[in-house]
Amino acid sequence: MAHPDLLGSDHGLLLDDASGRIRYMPGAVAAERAQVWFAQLQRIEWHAERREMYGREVDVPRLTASFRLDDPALPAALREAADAVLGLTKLAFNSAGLNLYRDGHDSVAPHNDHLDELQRGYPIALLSLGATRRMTIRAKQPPRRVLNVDLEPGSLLLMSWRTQRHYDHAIPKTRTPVGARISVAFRRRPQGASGAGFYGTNEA
Ligand SMILES: O=C(O)CCC(=O)C(=O)O
Repeated sequence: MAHPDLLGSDHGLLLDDASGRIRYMPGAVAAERAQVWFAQLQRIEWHAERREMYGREVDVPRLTASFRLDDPALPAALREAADAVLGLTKLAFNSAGLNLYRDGHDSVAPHNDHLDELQRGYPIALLSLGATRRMTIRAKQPPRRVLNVDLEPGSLLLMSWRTQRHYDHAIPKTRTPVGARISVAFRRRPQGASGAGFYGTNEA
């Protein structure tokens, strides 16, 4: 196993205090494996969503897909990725939310996960595939500490449950030419949580 002490050590810790814990693990998955998953997941059925914002319907600037991990029709690449993340974290996630950022115009606005749609105490594990994109993590309270993390293919970012209370995270648009990226967000949903209505009000 690449990181047997993944959750127990201070390896890759970007934040570890009363506001939560954030851990970045570049190379959690070998580059060739990440590339194969990326190629396979590009071919799943992706959804273009529209969302109401400030009284107008707008395109969500990325494509999305979501799966329960017990879905018998789970794409093979996602099954393998879920098993790898389980091996690394020893955490029994039960859902995967996928984002496909086609290029630098695609983004996700600052938001936090709704805590009632996450099993208390479970982190979110974000697996990155494809192009590297920067994530900005910003504290909600002054002095509004900011963490910028360049999420490389094959990396895993773990954000603890508590961080969702204290920080927003975003993938900003970029003018730098950049290829496609897929993120897979593994979460543990509480029983009965739909996974819909997932974002804060500023999401697009
Ligand atoms: O693409 C990412 O890494 C972030 C995705 C995200 O913030 C989300 O799915 O809530």
